[in-house]
Amino acid sequence: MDFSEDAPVRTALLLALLANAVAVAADAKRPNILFVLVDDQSPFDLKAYNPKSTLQTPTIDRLVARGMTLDGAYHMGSFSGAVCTPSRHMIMSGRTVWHLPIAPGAAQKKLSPPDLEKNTLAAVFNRVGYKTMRTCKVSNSYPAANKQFTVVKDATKRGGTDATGSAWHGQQVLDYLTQRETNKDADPFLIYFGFSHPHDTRDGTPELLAKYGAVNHTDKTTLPPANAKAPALPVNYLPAHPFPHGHPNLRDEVAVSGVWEKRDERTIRNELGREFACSENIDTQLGRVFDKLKTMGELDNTYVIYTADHGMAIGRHGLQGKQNLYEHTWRVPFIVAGPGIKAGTRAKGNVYLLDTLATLCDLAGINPPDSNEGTSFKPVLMGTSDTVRDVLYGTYSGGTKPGMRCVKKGDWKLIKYDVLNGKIHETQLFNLADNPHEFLAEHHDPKVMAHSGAKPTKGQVNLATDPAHAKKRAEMEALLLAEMRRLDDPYRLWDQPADGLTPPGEPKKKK
Ligand SMILES: [Ca+2]
Repeated sequence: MDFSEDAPVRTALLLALLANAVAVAADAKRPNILFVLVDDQSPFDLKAYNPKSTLQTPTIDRLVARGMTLDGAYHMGSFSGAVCTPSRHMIMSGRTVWHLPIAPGAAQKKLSPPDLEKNTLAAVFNRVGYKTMRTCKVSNSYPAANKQFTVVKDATKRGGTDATGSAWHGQQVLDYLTQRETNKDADPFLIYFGFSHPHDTRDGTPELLAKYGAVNHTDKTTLPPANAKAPALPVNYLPAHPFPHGHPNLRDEVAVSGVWEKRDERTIRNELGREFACSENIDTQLGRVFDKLKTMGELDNTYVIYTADHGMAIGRHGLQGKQNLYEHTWRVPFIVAGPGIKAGTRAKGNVYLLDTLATLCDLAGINPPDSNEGTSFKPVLMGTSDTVRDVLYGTYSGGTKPGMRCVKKGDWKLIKYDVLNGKIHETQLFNLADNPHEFLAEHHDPKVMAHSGAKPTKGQVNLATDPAHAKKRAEMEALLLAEMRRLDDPYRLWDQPADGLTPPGEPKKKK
């Protein structure tokens, strides 16, 4: 036998065997994923983003210590007052906001592929052998994508007891993990660990409400009691927004139980106390699940992601809801720990929630579906890159059209308001390095400062009409228009070219 001729064949065989062995070994170590999504939480509630916050979250603090915190994580926006709904569609599908199946005009213009749910988070992970489970609230979500999970334990739980509140969601995950132990299930898991809180109604447990000096206030005719233990007003608190936000009678601004249209100090501090009580309860539930994973020996091989579907105002800028594009509401908390992520690190990121699908696929070593438009930020998590993009775009057009738009690049951010049928045309320009809380002239009012304790410096104002920044404003205006065109935004603002568009729901204009 002539071995010299056989050698390449044997080498090839050996290499194939080796590759197979490596694949099997990699397969055996496929990471688990625990995706935690809370409902309505400003990053500035958390100590990780606001060291002055009095909210205590020991479990999240430990997650921060063993993983990476992203300072630039955003949701792309909403065309509906129910901001949750597009946000959750983006998370599940990796589609940009105007390319969602539910986006106004998207179906007619075929901007969204058919049967998208078959390429959403759980469906993608089911196909590669992951076990998928979810618990979350029910409404304002993406039902077709939620159904793809093999185990679904959804219910809306916003009460102040274990059976009616966040502990219920925690218990569903614990029960699922126990079942895995019983079944000796060795397949990797993807668990979507969603909560119904701190979304209103913010009925906390009696112990936590007492801790944060709050009550479940239900009487619209009275104010909640003043309590020194209640969280301080947010630094950018205002008693009213300086101009109409453009969504008349918006539920979140006028009808949330405990707040209604009130923006006085007692009401806002009480509501923040309720929010904190609900957020600490969530933290407790995370602790229970992390402990269980540790006991099972699974924690070190699990990517834990902590985020929210969008931020929240609660008194910031005189607003109460989630229908604005200030940083407290446009941004979300985003903390990740898991294999290969250096402990206690931070990065800018500049990520959108819609990048989640691509990133989780990348972390699991699988290809994202063709319908995905998000960008994996695994390089950021692994410390080889600080950001995945330079420019970020946001929209809120759930009220009068076209609504609000914003764009951010570097430290600069532009927000525009074109609402109430042309009655409101406003532009704001901020340098977020100089003015991170987006202070306006109204924040300089001594009466406001006496409540908020803020001491804004002279330059911490809206710079849009400052001639010294005219060039920067023009640059940001051009950038916003470019993003609106790139992302198929179906609207244009009053001072932008019409681009021949017929906005959704309007009769086609004659040529
Ligand atoms: Ca929400």
